[in-house]
Amino acid sequence: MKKIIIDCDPGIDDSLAIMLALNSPEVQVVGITIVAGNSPAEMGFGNAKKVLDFMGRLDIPVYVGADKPRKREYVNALDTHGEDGLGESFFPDVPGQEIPSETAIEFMRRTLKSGDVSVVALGPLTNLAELIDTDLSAFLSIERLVSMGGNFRSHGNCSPVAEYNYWEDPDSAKVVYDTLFEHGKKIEMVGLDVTREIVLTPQILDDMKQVNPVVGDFVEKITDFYFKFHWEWEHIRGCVINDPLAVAQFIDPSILQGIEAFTEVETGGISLGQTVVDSMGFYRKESNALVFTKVNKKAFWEMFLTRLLGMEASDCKVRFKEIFE
Ligand SMILES: [Ca+2]
Repeated sequence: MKKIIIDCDPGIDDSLAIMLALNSPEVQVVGITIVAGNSPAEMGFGNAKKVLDFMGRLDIPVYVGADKPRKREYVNALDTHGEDGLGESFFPDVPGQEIPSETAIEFMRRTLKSGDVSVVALGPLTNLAELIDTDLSAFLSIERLVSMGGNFRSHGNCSPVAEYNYWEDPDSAKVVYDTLFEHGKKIEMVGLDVTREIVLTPQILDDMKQVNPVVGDFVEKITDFYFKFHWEWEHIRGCVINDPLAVAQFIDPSILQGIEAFTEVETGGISLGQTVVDSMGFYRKESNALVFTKVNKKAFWEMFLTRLLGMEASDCKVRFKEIFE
């Protein structure tokens, strides 16, 4: 069992990612840390608790970190995620859950020191940049750092060239990428090139409800709003679910393939938040990122569906024919 901290901003797809991690025997979620992003930090805390409550895992601690980006003004993504950050499902708050006095950064400091804990980051990298400021050695002790963020050949989702998590807080993303470079370490960048391939369609959702009505219904309640948003803005029937792919990649590194390259994050101008991936080696710099470009979609869906719905792989292939044919 690999220990992970999920650093996130739930968020609809963050919630699906948490659900996948909790149903995966290969990982032990030692804590969830919240950063301001899709939802404001306090709302993200409440949403994480709602997901943990649904999963019967309120034993997992949740900590709150940065409530705004490093330098820029905070812009939430509630237009995408609904006014409650959870697709306007309006699940009630879980009673008796208070934000702990220990912050996300303090929790990371004491937990990462052991060197056998990884971080799957599903939101802006503000908490990690703060960790670098306060305790570089704790940051460098992260076993594997998988980040949903950025884009290489794919267009952006916040600007023509930028993905939301890095656009929201480009200064923190830059600190993280630069620090990894300085110390000869690598981030696993699960960007839009691969996440765009993962579309939860109305057909898949329908079949999920047939197979497991309890989970299917929960997923429908949190994604319905997201479906409408995608239809309006991306002209897609269904919704792109970015974050679970980062968890899947952590569990099974054969799901994604890519290139190693020196990568920098732009912090100003019209390309704010863009990940500039030096795939051709212009700068002659050591790589600090594993940038994913290809996804084994069938392997992802098999993992996601069997684990969320609690079904065998053979049944999954029969029930979800549209994916596996
Ligand atoms: Ca997220």
